[in-house]
Amino acid sequence: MHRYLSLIFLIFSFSIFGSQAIGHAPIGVMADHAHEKGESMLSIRASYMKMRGNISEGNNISDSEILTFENPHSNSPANLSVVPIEMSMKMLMIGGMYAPSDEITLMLMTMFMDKSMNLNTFHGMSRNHLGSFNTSSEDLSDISFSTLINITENKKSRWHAEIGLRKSLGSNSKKAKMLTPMNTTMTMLLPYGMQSGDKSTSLVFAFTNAYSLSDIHLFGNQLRFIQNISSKDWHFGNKIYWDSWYQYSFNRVFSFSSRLRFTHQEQISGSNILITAPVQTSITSNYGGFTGDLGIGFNFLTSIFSGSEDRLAVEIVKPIHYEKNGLQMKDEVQLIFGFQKSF
Ligand SMILES: [Cu+2]
Repeated sequence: MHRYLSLIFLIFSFSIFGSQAIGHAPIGVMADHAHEKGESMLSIRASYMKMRGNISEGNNISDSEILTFENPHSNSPANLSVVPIEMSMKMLMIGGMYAPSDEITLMLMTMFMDKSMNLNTFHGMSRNHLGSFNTSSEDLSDISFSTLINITENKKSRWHAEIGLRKSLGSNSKKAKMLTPMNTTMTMLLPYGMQSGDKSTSLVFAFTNAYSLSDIHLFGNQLRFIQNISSKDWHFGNKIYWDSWYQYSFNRVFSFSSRLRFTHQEQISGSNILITAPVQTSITSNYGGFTGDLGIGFNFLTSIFSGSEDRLAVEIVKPIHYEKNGLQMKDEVQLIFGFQKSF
């Protein structure tokens, strides 16, 4: 009898934030939830992102127009002569969470990144198309350690803060063979965006709120800052994200999400004088800007491994607004898959 009573108590004690598909945010949101005392969690996220074509000040731009841009590194060639065609980024994020108390959850996360870019080369003088080539880099990208602090939690709403440190571990000096505007092959330092890291250290600050309108409708918001505190010669710009999401619960084990993400990032700070390929990505002002993305996703609870239920999630993210600085590649789509397990 006692066993049945405690089982009934357990079922009714699941708030909307408990063991439900809707209890975690869309998978593209980081550090969206805390844990109860003694609980730990393992998470794996795999993401694929593709960019294709180029935009200048928010408008599509053709290769021939890009070839009229000045090459700031040298006057031979006087203009940009290498043009990105497409780029893909594969990311693997492995994270662990552990709550030493109900108020504090610790989080450790590492990221592996694999970048690949196809480019066209044009002759420095005649501007004839000479051919295309590929560059790639893959490495452990960064590691971060955060503390999540519960601020308030009741049946309808919960707030938590995150404070963390992120260290970039990936190489910032990878080289690759490129086809030059003189129609020769040369090994050069990869442009900033193709490096696996910038060797910098950043502070991470975030505030997250989840608000359940009813048992089946949930709104979430997160504001997240990534602020550089130390770097070598150069570092990627400070970043602010604002995520705002709505989730609908079909049932306990299956939920839908839609998410808006606004990102603001500063230009690259500092430079490496050896990054001089006549391509837009070698220019530090062609980084950062303001973008808006829309994500659609699903969360599932299922039993693959023994123990607590396994969480699976998927999200597809498409850009809806670009105000990228200068001349940059155009985002096409990002796919994110996630697996999470609590112990
Ligand atoms: Cu967790």
